[in-house]
Amino acid sequence: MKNRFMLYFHPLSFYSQKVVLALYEKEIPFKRHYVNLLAGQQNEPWFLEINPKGKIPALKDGDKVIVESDNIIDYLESTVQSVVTLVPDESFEVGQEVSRIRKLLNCVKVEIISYGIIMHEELSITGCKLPFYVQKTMKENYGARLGTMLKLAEKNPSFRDTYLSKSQQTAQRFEQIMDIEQVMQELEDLEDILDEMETLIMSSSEGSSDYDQELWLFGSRFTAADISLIVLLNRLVMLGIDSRYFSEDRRPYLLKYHKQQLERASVGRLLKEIETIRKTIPADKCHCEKNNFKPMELLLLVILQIQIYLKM
Ligand SMILES: N[C@@H](CCC(=O)N[C@@H](CS)C(=O)NCC(=O)O)C(=O)O
Repeated sequence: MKNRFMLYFHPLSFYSQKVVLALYEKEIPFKRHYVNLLAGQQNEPWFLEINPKGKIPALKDGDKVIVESDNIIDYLESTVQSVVTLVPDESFEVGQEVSRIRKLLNCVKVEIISYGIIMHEELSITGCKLPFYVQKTMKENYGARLGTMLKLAEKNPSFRDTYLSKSQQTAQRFEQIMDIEQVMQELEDLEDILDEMETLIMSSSEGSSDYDQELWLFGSRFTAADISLIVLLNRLVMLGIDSRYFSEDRRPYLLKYHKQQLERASVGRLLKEIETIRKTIPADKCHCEKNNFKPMELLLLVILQIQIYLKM
């Protein structure tokens, strides 16, 4: 069991954090391979052999590769014996509800919100907590991604389709992220989702007579839906927008939930890992590409965007 799993991930990556928390909760040992997104390692041919979509996390179990954070969590649930159940059986009502909440939280456009805040700093209330050079690299890399993908497609023709499809996604996302109105709309849409979370936590606490008891989305039972919510709340804190969504006056149950999750051992381990990473990546190790397209790349950007519009 000790050497069974290899996780390709990065502690700062939102979707990786979900899987890491699940592994910690279930106390499943795993080998780690950090994929440095700032350096574009997710697009290197060796990683595309593992996940042709060029996304982390990816879990290797022997020769088998599992991708998509929720799929990985479900896979761990069904293949590893553990006393901890994160994904209750869907033949019970609680299992169906956990599944519904996981899907609902998956609808949050985390990439648009995160990059949107980094691109439009004025949307953050207390300021993004990511180190400045990380924000700077994220900003510059996003703008340069299209050019990078086109160069990679030329250099590694066997992955040409992957790079071209990623460059299409990038062009579309870039437009959304740069449009402050769209980013503000995503922030607004989050209000309804968090209202639902507040109601769930409130009803969870109404069913309990013990004030000090830990209460999660589904009572005292901690599930994969809590993992999805915890990672989201911590992302809001990192972006400096948490006070918009939860405080003593606004969604107090969510505030209590947020404080409680910080005390959880698995979360503590992950936050410590994030802190170590933040301290150890020196600025000069970050590979920054300037956002200056060559004329040919600009032309391709325009063509890709026209293709995207035509498909809509
Ligand atoms: N739906 C996927 C999303 C994975 C994802 O978007 N991962 C991000 C990091 S949080 C990534 O690898 N981005 C790199 C890229 O798109 O080039 C999941 O749940 O695992």
